[in-house]
Amino acid sequence: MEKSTVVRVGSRKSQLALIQTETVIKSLKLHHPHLEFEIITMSTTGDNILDKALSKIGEKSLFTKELEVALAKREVDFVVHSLKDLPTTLPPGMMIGAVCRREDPSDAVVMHPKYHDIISLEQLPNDSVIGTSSLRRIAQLQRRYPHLKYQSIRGNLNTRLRKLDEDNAYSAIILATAGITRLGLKDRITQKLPSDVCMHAVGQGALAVEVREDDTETHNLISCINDNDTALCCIAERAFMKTLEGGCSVPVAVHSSITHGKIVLSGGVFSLDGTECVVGTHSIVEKDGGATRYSENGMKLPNMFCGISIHSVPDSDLRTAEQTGVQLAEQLQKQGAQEILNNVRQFNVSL
Ligand code: DPM
Repeated sequence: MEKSTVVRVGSRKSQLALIQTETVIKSLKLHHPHLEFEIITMSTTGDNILDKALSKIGEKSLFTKELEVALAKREVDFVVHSLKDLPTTLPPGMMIGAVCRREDPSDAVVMHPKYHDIISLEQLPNDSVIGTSSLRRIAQLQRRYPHLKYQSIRGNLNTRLRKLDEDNAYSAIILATAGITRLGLKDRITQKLPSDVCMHAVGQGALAVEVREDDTETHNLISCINDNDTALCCIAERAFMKTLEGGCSVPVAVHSSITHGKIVLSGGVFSLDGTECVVGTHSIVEKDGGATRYSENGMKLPNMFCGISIHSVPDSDLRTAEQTGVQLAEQLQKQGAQEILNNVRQFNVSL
């Protein structure tokens, strides 16, 4: 890029979104000190509709669509998202060109200040109300803590923390550890939930940089901040979700790691009340070659795996990651995962 180029970066307006965007820009500046960046902020449907539970708005790209429109119109060069808000299929012409190193992907409990002596959900009195709009969190926590009640809470993280402290409607709320930590509010965390209590959402804790798939220049520019292990784990998680045809509003949860160079993916599908569940763990070693993609005018396009395209990892490894997710989903489908999800969807539509 030319010395004088200003790179335009799209971001949501919330404090968390801006911190995330600034973090990405800061890392990029270390590699490209001569470049200047300008942040262009916009509101999304998810930011504007605050009186409904996410699962009832019924759109998949709630927090991303408006930003993607700006990207398509070339009003911005790339967009920074929480990967977990990006659907597993991106709009045509878009791709995730880099996934940054993942923070702690767990969920965390923040207790009401009046419970300063309580350190776990288990200790809360019967019928205490837990604030979360995530069906995934509700389903898993109901299994473990049937003595508690669960109620929707919306708004950005700061709003939720204020509602917890001031409204007296909730005894505790559940938030992503990564979000609270990025806001500098780590000391509000009472308890981090281990994966045997609550597996996290697909892509949780990772930041994604979305670019136009034909914009090789920007893709090359942002590649330096990609973290290969995070990208591989997230491809496996997204392939799991995609095969199950899940979205952000179904109780699908995962946990992944790379052990001795192999991806180990755990996943689960839950009924809304948590009474039914199918969980499993999967890992594979065999690798797959795969084919080259071409655009309409014959230009070679980067290969994409659940929307993610990474230069620095051989396609065979990316494909193996994808297959890990696909195969785990197929395993769970044989054990009844699809029936559970069909019931969840029916219930959501009738609400
Ligand atoms: C998605 C979900 C939630 C967000 C559903 C889920 C949480 C909704 C809620 C797909 N996106 O997790 O099962 O709690 O009512 C969101 C957060 C972050 C990104 C906040 C959070 C920050 C963490 C990250 C909202 N999106 O989960 O507490 O970057 O991974």
